Amino acid sequence: MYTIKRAAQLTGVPETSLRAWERRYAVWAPQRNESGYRVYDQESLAVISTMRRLVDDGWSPTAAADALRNGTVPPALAARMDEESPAASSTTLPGSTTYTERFLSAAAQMDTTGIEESLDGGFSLGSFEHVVDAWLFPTLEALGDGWARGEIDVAGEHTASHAVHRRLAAAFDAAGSRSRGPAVVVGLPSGSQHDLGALAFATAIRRRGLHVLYLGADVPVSSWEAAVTSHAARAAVLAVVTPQDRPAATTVAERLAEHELSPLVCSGGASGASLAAGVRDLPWGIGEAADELDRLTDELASQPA
Ligand code: B12
Repeated sequence: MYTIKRAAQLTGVPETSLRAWERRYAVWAPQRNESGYRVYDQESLAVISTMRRLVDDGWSPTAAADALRNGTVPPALAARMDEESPAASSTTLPGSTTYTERFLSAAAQMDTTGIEESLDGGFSLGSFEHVVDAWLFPTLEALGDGWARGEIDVAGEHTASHAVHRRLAAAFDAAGSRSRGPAVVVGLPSGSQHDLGALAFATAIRRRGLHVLYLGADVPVSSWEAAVTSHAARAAVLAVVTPQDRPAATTVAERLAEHELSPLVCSGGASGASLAAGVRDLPWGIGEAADELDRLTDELASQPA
């Protein structure tokens, strides 16, 4: 079962739209957990994804809901969550629970050796992208929950997230700078500090041979413009992690849309969906998002500058 936040992430439908569609069309009905919060099963996620596909394809939500109720969805547009959902496809990595528990208890005790050892274990479980999506980020989510419940002190949370930052930065450097074509600028808008997802994404696209200018956290809008200008960037990727980051991210997207170089503007991260007109949403997972940007920049490269 998935929370509404996770359901929104997995289906690409923002939480507000999920609630509105439920109220208006009642095509699926989430269950409630003991605390009364909405929870979604795999079947509901498939229905929501199909509705999103239909709407993306130009159907009105009313027509999409009717087609779902009447079973008249064109097969090509019906979503199959077993193929689409990262939660379903990224099976739990063997051994991952042990490393997660180790990481969390080491963070609670501010035990740097334990944190490093658990990261060694976690990163040994698979490819960079798979580990990040299937182990590291779910583990960081658990770290945030532990902090929010008061089980892990801010000092432990900072110690642990800094250790993760160092790992990701090392992976970014190790990916080398084999540049292919024009630059892609990656960063966060002004006021946003959560840059681990952006750094992992920048690493993943660097691993695919793209030329990356990584700006990191808290970048003012004028500096986004300066970065695009100085590198003649063809694409800019904004990481938007919390709802509070959206206004500043929207401002960056709008300003870049007016930039003389007309870079492709994309957004990713838990609060990045449907940021502004013309902004491309990247998929949820770091690996899939990197593949998508790779494809989009290939398309751009085949067009005249
Ligand atoms: C580490 C951390 C910090 C660190 C950040 C260090 C750093 N360099 O990033 C520090 C200590 C600085 C921090 C600060 C704060 N934090 Co904080 N933080 C976290 C924590 C534990 C992990 C964040 C993280 O990196 N998660 C991993 C992400 C990347 O995983 P994900 O969201 O599942 O992302 C998936 C996809 O979206 C994709 N993805 C992610 N990013 C990107 C980017 C691109 C481009 C693409 C394509 C894909 C992509 O990858 C993942 C799939 O594998 C989270 C807990 C959590 N639930 O995430 C809290 C959390 C995000 N923080 C929170 C809060 C409240 C804060 C503070 C306000 C605390 C405070 N009072 O100061 C400040 C805000 C700072 C700011 N102005 O931005 C809340 C946010 C609540 C909300 N509003 O939604 C959380 C959820 C904790 C909680 N449970 O309450 N935080």
